Amino acid sequence: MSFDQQLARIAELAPAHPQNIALQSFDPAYFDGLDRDLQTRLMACINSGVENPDSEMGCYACQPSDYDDLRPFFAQALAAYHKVGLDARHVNDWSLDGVDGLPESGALDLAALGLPALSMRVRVGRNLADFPLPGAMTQADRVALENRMMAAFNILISNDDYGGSYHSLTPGNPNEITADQYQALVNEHVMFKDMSADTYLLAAGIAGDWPHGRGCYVSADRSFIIWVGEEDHLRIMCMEKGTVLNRVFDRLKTALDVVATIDGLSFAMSADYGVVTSCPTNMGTGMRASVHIPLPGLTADGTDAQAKAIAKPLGLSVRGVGGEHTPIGADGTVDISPSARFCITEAQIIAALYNGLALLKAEEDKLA
Ligand code: ADP
Ligand code: DAR
Repeated sequence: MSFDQQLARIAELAPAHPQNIALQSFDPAYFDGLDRDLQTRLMACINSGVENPDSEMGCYACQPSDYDDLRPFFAQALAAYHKVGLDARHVNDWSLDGVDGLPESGALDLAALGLPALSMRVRVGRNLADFPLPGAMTQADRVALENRMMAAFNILISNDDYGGSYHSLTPGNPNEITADQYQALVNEHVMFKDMSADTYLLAAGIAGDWPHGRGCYVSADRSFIIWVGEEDHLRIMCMEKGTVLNRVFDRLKTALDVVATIDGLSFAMSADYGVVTSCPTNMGTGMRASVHIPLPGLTADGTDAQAKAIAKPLGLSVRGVGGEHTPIGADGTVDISPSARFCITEAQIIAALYNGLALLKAEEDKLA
């Protein structure tokens, strides 16, 4: 499709899809002023939102420098989604010191809220600075990135705190797993879903060459996981069942510090926007902190509609038990996480999860 045809399609779609931030942030006059290379890059970034007009964000960066090189567009998109100013600047900070609304002890203990042990997970997206982002990678790029990570995993394997094994989806990889082994890891919430089934990721190029260059590292105790080749080059996460959120939060920070020191792993960062991620929804921290919590009252009709209506004003997102775009559990279990990722610190996110759960539980208890 020529640029003129794409411009005509965007002009036709935008009025009918006001929720699609990419379509609303696209300025034809700005586009016309760009050189051919930047015009091509911008069209690549918004292709997912053009192909999927029902998108909410509708765009993904394809190069680590896209947020800076196409700033007028991405500043608009980030401002619209994260409800911040066009001149917003992000600061990263994992320290809970000075964060408002925390218990005096500093322990974010769900038991103090009257909640039982829940499955807790904190994940961050990271991208290696010397590769294109997943949307613009060739198959060779994807396999080269996986091979670099496999060398890094050899270092983690020898670390008592993170020792484990790498499971590859790449045909012919020495660590290649079978389809049944893959499905078992997905069911265990350790491995990510089949990306080629996601129309948004397919249109963004992020699901390209599936399943080449994809896999996951998991520690022997299943509490430390690194995805390779999903929506970002890496998704680094800690997960365990318990009540003290600090455990997964602090362990992830420690793990990140270990991973960041491994040769060849330099993460893409923006001076103004913090951690660079494929999707603008994850920019800044790349962090999603979640718990799986049964809400039988707020899901009494078998859907997440009421839970979402209550959670949204509390700054919380609701996902299904299989993650994004999946249904809630049969017992009403849902995935709850703070919506904010950008212009909020990592410490404020985990605190927002804790305080948000207190408010959400109060709403659920009214229906008990
Ligand atoms: P992401 O969290 O990386 O944005 P998803 O929302 O799709 O991606 O979740 C990815 C996987 O992680 C899914 O299998 C989901 O069930 C699992 N998951 C997310 N949060 C938790 C949690 N608190 N406990 C257990 N599994 C979780
Ligand atoms: N369907 C995409 C999802 C954006 C947020 N989720 C991510 N990045 N996994 C949209 O633009 O709505």
